[in-house]
Amino acid sequence: MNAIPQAATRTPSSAASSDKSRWTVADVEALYQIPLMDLVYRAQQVHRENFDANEIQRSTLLSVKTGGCSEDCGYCSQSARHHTETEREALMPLDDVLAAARAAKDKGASRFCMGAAWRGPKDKDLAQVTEMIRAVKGLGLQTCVTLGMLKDGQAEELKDAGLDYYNHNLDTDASFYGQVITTHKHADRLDTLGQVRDAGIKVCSGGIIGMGESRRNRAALIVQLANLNPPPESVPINNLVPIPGTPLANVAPLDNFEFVRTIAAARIAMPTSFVRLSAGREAMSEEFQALCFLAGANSIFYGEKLLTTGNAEASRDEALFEKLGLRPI
Ligand code: SAM
Ligand code: DTB
Ligand code: SF4
Repeated sequence: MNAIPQAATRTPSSAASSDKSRWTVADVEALYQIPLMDLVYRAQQVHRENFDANEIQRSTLLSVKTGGCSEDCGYCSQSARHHTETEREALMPLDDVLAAARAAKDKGASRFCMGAAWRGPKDKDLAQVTEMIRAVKGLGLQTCVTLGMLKDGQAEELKDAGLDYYNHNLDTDASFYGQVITTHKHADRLDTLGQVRDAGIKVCSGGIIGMGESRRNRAALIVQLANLNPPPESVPINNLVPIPGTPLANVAPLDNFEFVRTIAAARIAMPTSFVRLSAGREAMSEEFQALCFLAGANSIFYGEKLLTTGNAEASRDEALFEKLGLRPI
């Protein structure tokens, strides 16, 4: 039965199509306004047209260089400008990275993502990271790194090392960006994404919601991601993890259904991208996560830790997958 129910067909025609090449903020805001049952139904349809709805991709994160970052991102535990409990750690030795990657592979992750608290890598840092990429790839894992802004030539070095994905989030709408981050600009993020794409590396880019932004800001973030040409292969949607000592420590939490709507809108606007239910999952119930999967999320961060904060336990994820009949890919 493929018929779309009446309420879903009443979506403005401009927002109903899932194969649009350009989205407007009005299109995505219109998606947010659809009754939740219709929106999730529509997102699930788009999902099924492009993916096996019972399959989930799993990436494991490791912070290879922690804290002491020059940037002032208002959400981040690793900024040297905030007074958080995160302790600085130097770039991790290769053997430690490899041990963590082996453990992630043994637990069933398909991708290993290494994060560094830098504004961007210095050339000597990049040389060490490319060694890590070569070694992790040698284990048979897909590789991803998130190192901040890249300078000319650095994306090509990463590509030569065999890097599969570069994570660099737009994080929030261009018009809200300056309220959260002042040490670099939204346009700088786009520039790095262009360099990654030009080097032939797959793009992982998404954002954080629940930072006090408006629904219009959330819609605009999705539009900025969906209108990248091509859109990112991987789109992490992070729910803000409030960190004591950061400027965003006390922001009121986002309503769960608004989070689900954001996942559904991302799925509809980026039909062939993996949409990752990212930070914030530790605090989510099984039912909330299941609703996010129904709304089109098909990837998670897997393992006990994100970068500096906790994540849902792998054993709890295994049990949830079992209950939902979800298969890892
Ligand atoms: N320094 C690099 C950068 O900013 O691109 C890489 C590491 S940075 C920690 C990676 C991403 O983590 C950020 O872009 C942001 O989306 C996410 N993040 C950081 N702190 C977060 C928090 N408290 N809650 C949710 N997501 C967070
Ligand atoms: C992404 O979108 N989320 C991950 C990863 N990409 C690098 C990071 C989440 C960080 C959550 C807060 C922390 O653990 O410090
Ligand atoms: Fe630094 Fe990245 Fe944290 Fe911003 S999000 S403070 S750039 S580690």
